[in-house]
Amino acid sequence: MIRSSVTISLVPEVRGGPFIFWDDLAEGCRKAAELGFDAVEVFPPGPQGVDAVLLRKLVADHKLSVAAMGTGAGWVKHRLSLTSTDAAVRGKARDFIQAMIDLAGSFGAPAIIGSMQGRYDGIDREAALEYLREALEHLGEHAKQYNVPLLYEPLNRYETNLITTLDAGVQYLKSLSTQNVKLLADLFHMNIEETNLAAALRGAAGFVGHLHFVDSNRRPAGLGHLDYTPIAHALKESGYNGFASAEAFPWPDPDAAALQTIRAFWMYFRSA
Ligand code: LER
Ligand code: MN
Repeated sequence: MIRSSVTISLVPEVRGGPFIFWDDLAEGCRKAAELGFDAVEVFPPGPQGVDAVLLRKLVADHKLSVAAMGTGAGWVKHRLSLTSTDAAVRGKARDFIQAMIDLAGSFGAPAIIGSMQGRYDGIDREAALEYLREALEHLGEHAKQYNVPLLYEPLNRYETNLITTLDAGVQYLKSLSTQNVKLLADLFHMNIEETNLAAALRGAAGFVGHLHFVDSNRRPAGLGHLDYTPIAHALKESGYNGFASAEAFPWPDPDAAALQTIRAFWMYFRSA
């Protein structure tokens, strides 16, 4: 069964970005539970940037799961990238993500590689994909001890020049030795890059480990022009049983965005 999740950002530098709740873990968890979300997706400043004891208590008290944790603060705050031409930067990026896998793993949650994949510049695409491959092989295997996958997110062309579609992601994952990396399908990025979102999801059946549930304009689901009926059918029929996690602008405000999302979730994933 597909479960609902909502994002909480703890990173002031990404203010204005696509996260529903902000800054306050306790308040975000309380509101998520009040609206009936199954889980929260946390975007922390780093492996030491979240009070793990507090988060453990909050999710237990509110009967929430942690759906995933983002690693993008490594890029936003420290300019780390897995495909940097500087080996020292690549090494730090890998260490940052490994520590994030340990933190997320202690909550039974996967870590997400989105912005940390970077974009190639000054080297050719093949060389960059080779750097990324080395990192995914190592980090994917590292995540195994927590019984969670590592999530790799194709991004739109304005955010990466590596892998921008689910199909390219599937081909890339098939070329890895590790079987423990799954794709994160973000409907906002897919709206820019895919020809047909439902067909892309069907084509990636078995490879999708997480969903960013958001509309075409990155507003909450239902406030843009995506047609969710075929998308939800494609996910259900391909056996997807992960989270639909709201990574969207807090538009018009966080509370209304969360309410809009949970209503859309029920409409498309729980009825019909
Ligand atoms: C992260 O999940 C994402 O979607 C990227 O656009 C980085 O912000
Ligand atoms: Mn995303």
